[in-house]
Amino acid sequence: MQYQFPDNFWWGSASSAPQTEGAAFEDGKGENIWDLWYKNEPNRFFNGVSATEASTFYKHYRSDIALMKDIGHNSFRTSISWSRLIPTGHGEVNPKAVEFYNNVIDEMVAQGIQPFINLFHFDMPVAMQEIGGWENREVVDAYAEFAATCFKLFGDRVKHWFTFNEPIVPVEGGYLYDFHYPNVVDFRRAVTVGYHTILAHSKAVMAYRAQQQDGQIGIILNLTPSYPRSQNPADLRAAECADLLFNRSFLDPAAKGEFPQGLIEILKQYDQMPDCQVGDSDIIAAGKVDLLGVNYYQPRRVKARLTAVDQNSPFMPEWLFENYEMPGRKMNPHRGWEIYEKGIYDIMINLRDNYGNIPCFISENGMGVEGEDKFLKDGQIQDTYRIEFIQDHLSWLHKAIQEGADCRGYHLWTFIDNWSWCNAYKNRYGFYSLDLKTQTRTKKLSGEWFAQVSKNNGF
Ligand code: BGP
Repeated sequence: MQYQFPDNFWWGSASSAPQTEGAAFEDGKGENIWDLWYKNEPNRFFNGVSATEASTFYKHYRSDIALMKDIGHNSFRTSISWSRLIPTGHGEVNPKAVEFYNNVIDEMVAQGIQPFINLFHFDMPVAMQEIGGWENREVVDAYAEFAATCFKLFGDRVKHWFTFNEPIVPVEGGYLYDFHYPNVVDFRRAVTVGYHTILAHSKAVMAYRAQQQDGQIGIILNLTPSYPRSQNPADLRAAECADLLFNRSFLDPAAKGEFPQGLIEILKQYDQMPDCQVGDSDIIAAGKVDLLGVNYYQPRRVKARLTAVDQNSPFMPEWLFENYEMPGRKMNPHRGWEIYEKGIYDIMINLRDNYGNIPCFISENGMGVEGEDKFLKDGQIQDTYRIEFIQDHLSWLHKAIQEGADCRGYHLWTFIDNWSWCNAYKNRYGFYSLDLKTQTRTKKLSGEWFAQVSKNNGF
């Protein structure tokens, strides 16, 4: 074997409640912003497909967990839907939801699959959004209570908790770039949303520690390295700004308990500081995590702006840099994202050298393919491109581990092809393909291959 991974390495995949469960209006679940937005604007979703049924995990969790086991999962990440557990966001707990999540967790444990549970995957309850969502500090407290409730209910069996998945994404999608509800374009409000998300994260971490359980609590961040076009100081500064805004805005508070000075300077310079209250910095300092999940799909390449900014346009991150298309870059032609395997190594080395070698794992990595049916042969998706993609990333990850990075596992996005926000079922990522009409799951070639990797703890 060429690449042997450390003992007890986590092999598995990741998903989330809103993207898999379906049963969006069943058994007392409250609405989340995706249910609401779909009602208002179904045209914003690829082929008009909603998450109402998604991939029916709510119904089929037991057989799905058997499929996980079949391809060698020793761990799996999903999330608890806030609006299923507490339909109005705070107050009454829904007993049907408690029963469902108990069943899922018990079944995973019984099958030898460690449950990694995340508490927020873009799915704000409507009742909370109606009072301002993350712009309102009351929502921060309601979230912390929801988190504490989850720890109490399920913490005896769940030993790996995550407060948020990719918390920068609702900031970008909902408040800057119009790809999540509530479709606001307003940098200052975006900053407030991000700031309150960090407070919510820290309060959840505090709630976990107050319960003195014996597990770990972390956060999952999409760390997208920012590569400058050149070593020209203007390009370097552009990359630094992108890194501060999109990576370090969450990484520094989560790993070091404070915001980077450079980010504060940018916000002050452009008059975009959020409303900070006395005591906030202590809360943020208490939010340092035990474990960091790293999602990595593609790099970000930037250059200094070539043109002057229109001062009448709303302030945007792109006032500070422009995206750069590197000639000769390798593309995933089926998704339109660059593939840069070494990025995974660069992230690990950055965490080793600049973040105290914080314990981490790859919590998402994967290759989306539109129209994947074209690779169907004899009833199976022959996704050799995905196997190659995973291998190439794992070999760079292996090198980082050899060089001392504290990486403890690899989860693919995703288990069974699932619903993905506005892209719905456009890009397929799973180890299993999903027939949307019949809900049949079929193992792809990559699923077979992964079972071997997990069994051999390497390849
Ligand atoms: C990640 C999210 C996932 C998932 C994935 C695929 O950033 O955490 O929730 O949706 O992206 O995205 P897409 O289907 O748009 O290619």
